[in-house]
Amino acid sequence: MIDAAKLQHFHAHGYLHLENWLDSSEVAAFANWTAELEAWPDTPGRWMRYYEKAPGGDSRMLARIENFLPHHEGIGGFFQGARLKRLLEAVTGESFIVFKDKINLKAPGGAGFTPHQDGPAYVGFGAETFVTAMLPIDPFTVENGCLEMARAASTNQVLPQNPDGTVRQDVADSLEWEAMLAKPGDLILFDSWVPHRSARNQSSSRRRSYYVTYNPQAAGDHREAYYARKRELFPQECERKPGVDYAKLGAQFNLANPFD
Ligand SMILES: O=C(O)CCC(=O)C(=O)O
Repeated sequence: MIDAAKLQHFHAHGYLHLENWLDSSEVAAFANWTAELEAWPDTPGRWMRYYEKAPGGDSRMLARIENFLPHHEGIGGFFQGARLKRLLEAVTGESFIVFKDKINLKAPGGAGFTPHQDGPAYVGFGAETFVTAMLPIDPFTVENGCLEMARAASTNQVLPQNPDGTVRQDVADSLEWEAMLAKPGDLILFDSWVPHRSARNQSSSRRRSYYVTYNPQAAGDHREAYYARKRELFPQECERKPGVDYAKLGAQFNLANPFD
């Protein structure tokens, strides 16, 4: 299921890139499923849709959908299915369950993500270690703001941070960054310590990608508690109460994100 070099890369850098992990029929299914997901309307109490300002600031663009696994059989079946779980177990030696699920849509002009580790955004839910499976729907390029990973920097600790929880610029500047030029059908796994970032999408097409995060089964199932808390502190727009400063209240849930 996984060769020794990939495994060694994960243990040295905190991430690995598996090319062509899906076959062409699975890639086609994911393209259709993603179009279905994107067409879902803003609806209180179910999936969660987040927006960002379009460049220029006059309109808004759909930037992210979260909490869709319970609502989509195909996508839910894949990310909660035996094949992915076997892979996670082969890589980590442990059994994992889903902690959270999101897709970033990165429309043309969509903002980048400042350097960060994911771990600080997941503190307080009862698990310590996390692994994220990233599955691109569109090819990742430097122009469209592909994910970039810091090499040899996943050291099981929080790096020096800015007040907003992102990695301090001088620390980020000292790291060696690798552009992840993944394509549909590939799968990237990364742990919650590896610093990562991405640039603005300067292309004329979208750059969509799933990010589904898992925690060890032994640490318990925290998915519902995570989304209950996120819905309270950083809800999607259609659930917001007037006069609440969600940027402040929900800062942990919007770490390094460009969303409103
Ligand atoms: O999709 C991207 O460009 C980066 C995503 C990311 O780092 C995040 O969602 O935490």
